[in-house]
Amino acid sequence: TRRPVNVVITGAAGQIGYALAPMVCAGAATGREKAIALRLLDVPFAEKALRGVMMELEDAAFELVESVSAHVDPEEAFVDADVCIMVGGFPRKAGMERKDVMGKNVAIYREQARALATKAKPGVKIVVVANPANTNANILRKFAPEIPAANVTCMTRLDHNRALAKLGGKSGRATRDVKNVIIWGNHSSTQYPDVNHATIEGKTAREVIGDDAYLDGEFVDAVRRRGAEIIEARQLSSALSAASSVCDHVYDWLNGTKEGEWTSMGVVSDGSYGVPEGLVYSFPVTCTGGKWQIVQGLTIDERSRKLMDESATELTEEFELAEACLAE
Ligand code: NAX
Repeated sequence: TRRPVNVVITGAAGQIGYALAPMVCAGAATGREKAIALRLLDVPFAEKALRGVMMELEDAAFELVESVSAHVDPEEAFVDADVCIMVGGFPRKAGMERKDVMGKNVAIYREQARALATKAKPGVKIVVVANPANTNANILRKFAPEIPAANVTCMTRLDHNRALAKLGGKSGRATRDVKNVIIWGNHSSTQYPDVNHATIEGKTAREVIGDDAYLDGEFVDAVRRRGAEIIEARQLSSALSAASSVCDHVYDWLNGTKEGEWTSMGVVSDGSYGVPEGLVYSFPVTCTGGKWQIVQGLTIDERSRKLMDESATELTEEFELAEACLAE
């Protein structure tokens, strides 16, 4: 019999969950060759809606799916997990202080870290989507020291994909012809979308676009503001693009990036490019054999240096805030 990959989606009753679960069931995250046992996790308040999603997934009769189950207890959902996609979190509501939201999320990620460390497979691969994604991942890592640091990542692939799409549109080329952009730093408005190493149909993006003022100004702002632009248009935050990007993140991690190409992932810094060790920071990475590696040796100009440092500083402060919440 085929042994399925155990995939968990947390926050599965939410709007990203609704877009993501069918993509996962179609094999977009783990590949078309692997059977899938899908576990959906949400909070007891959302249990009824979660069961509805489970029923729909059953009814969709996905070829690759062995089983779908719904859970409200992380310790149950995480048993023998191979891949854990963490979309569940506490959203910022109008009038809430940053610290209050942080406190809620830190508590969730501390609890789920322990459940993962005790219940999941030792090699479980984790991607945190829920915001503040980098800091949630770092809290998770701190409270699950049994899990290798390399197995805890956060998603900046949506920002990466947005940058590709933007450059494709600007140059009149298909998005697939754009390669090797980089998202550095935090999944927040301080992220730095870097085009200095990007190519379009094999030529440098700067050469093809021929407008450095745009690339250093409007482009950076547009990628940073894209999430807000979607909210403005949909009155809801990005969901299908977030879901599709998580699948890209997991797929490349498990199956490898293409020769000569890299992607962006929030990973634990080893001090590369002067980013403080231990921060969960978005870097350019290549993947092979189920492992990511930070792309080394890229030239960093002065302007980039400054932007990369700003995002690192923000992340350091965010983590300090998270630790202050834990201490309370
Ligand atoms: P929703 O509010 O629709 O869904 C979140 C779900 O998480 C809800 O069903 C909620 O009940 C559940 N949840 C809350 N606490 C939980 C817990 N302790 N265990 C399990 N489930 C729990 O939000 P949605 O639009 O789906 O967004 C989910 C998260 O993704 C948010 O934090 C959002 O900020 C973040 N995003 C991150 C992106 C990224 O690129 N990293 C982009 C998209 C998105 O904004």
